[in-house]
Amino acid sequence: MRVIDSHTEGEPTRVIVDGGPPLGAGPLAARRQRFADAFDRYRSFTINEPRGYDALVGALLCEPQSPGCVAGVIFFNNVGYLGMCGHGAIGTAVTLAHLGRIGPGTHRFDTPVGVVQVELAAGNEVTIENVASYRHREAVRVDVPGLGTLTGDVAWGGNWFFCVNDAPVALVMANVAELTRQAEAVTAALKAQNITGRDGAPVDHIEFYGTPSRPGIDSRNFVLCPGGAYDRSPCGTGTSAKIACLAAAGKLAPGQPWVQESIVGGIFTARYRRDASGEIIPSITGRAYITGEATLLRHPDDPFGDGLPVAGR
Ligand code: PYC
Repeated sequence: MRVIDSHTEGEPTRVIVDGGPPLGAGPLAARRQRFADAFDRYRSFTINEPRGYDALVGALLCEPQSPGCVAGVIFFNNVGYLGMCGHGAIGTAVTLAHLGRIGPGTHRFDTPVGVVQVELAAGNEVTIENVASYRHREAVRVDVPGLGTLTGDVAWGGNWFFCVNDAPVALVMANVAELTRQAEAVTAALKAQNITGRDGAPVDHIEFYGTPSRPGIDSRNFVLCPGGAYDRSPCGTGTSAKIACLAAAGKLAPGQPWVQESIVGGIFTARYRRDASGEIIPSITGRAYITGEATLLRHPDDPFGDGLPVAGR
């Protein structure tokens, strides 16, 4: 399998450019399901130890189905599959540029949750226009053992998020283990209290917000992903969910920039427009850099050839 690695504002992406699972044709959502049902070992082979690590997000390039798209992309991580992935789409755009498959300008990716536009600019900067995003439930109270009652919004930005305005502890790297433990407790409490996204979808990403590190930045965040890793970037789908909540609360106007910082200091600048039906269409700007090109190998006798299981899952 041939892969190209990059990072987007600190968060890694591994794009499979050759040797991925044979998923056939059809809608991207159906192909993602086929990936999960019949070829999941490709996911753990690519992402999990010994070839990868928990923070890595995979992107499988495939033929698009929607007209006008340059590529189809299915995102996955150490434990499963994502709807969309903002940092991953930015990393994929820079990877395709590295391969000479796209140049500066506007392109479209087909994903399992809809078409995403990417605009490749100079200096490794990419702006994605994400799928329509929305606040699903406002000011939901959840009782979290050990933390008390937390209030947050349930929002969609291409994945489901629980957005908590006041982080339980300061958003500094020294607190990552504690923030991870707390966010895991929130995920468990949401599940136990049957707090879901639309149609009962699990809310599997937790976002805590806090004070930014310097003037000119609107907010700092910590985002816990479903496999237990935190997002080193400000999370493209999470930032989309955040600005959908701000828009719904009348706190951010169309076109107004929102500068979101991650716990490691990565920056996304977000804005939104309303489409003809009034839906919120976020755009997210960030930078990605290629970090490696590799051929991943599997020895037929390797007892751990398909990757290790993820601890605690
Ligand atoms: O940037 O949307 C994102 C993302 C989701 C999970 C990790 N990053």
